[in-house]
Amino acid sequence: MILPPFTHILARRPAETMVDGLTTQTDLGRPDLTLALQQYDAYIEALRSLNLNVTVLPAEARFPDGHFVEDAAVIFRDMAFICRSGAESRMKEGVEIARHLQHLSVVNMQGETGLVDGGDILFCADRVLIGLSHRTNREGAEQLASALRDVQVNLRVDVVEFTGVLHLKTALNELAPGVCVLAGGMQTDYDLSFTEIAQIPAEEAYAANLIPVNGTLLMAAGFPKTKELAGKYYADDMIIPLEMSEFQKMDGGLSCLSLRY
Ligand code: CIR
Repeated sequence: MILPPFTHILARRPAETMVDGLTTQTDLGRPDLTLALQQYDAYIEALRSLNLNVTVLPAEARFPDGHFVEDAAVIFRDMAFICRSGAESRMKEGVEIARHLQHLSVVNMQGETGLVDGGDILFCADRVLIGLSHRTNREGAEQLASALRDVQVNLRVDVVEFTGVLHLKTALNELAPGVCVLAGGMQTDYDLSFTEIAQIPAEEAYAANLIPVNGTLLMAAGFPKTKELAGKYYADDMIIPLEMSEFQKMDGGLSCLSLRY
């Protein structure tokens, strides 16, 4: 594990404009704002129950996807790398989130062509994976890799080509030390043999976006096979299932809703 235990959470409350955010989930319908906010409050409450220093920024109506703060920055130890998203409507979110990360050593994306979404960055086992997606390009990946290596010389940072899902972490996440979950919708030639892989069944693909937080697992509710799988690595009282239906409608998962550091 290359990340120290988390002490801080930074999140942003969804704005009324969240229903106008980006999505590929055209079959699921538009989110219900009231229900989304209830689900959001439960998510924040779960993180607060873990005794972390939780900051929830006010809603920012200018950014319909602005509550998916994970995409706007990548934090490693005392460094906050401020992203420039590959989605036009989200490019300025990083500038806004940077104002709240000034206690860290802030590295701003330089140049006009480097693009990164934090949802493509996975810290797991001994390495950092940077997925190349429609949101993260090679130039952005190289900039981030170099910033990470400035924090830790010899850090293993691999650029991962993949297709089939929005972000790398839509389909691939660390479940427990030495074990990653993988949903079938993603195709990659990257050699995943460094980790045990627990395959998520196709009908539960959404549940692959789960987050371990200091020994507790937050996962989406309503995915019994994934819950059973998680039960091999976590005691029942260390798993917190959370209703996420309204965020699923907007391609958002558990990881996107917070920065954990
Ligand atoms: C978007 O398309 O950018 C948002 N509607 C969803 C972002 C999800 N972020 C993530 O998985 N890290």
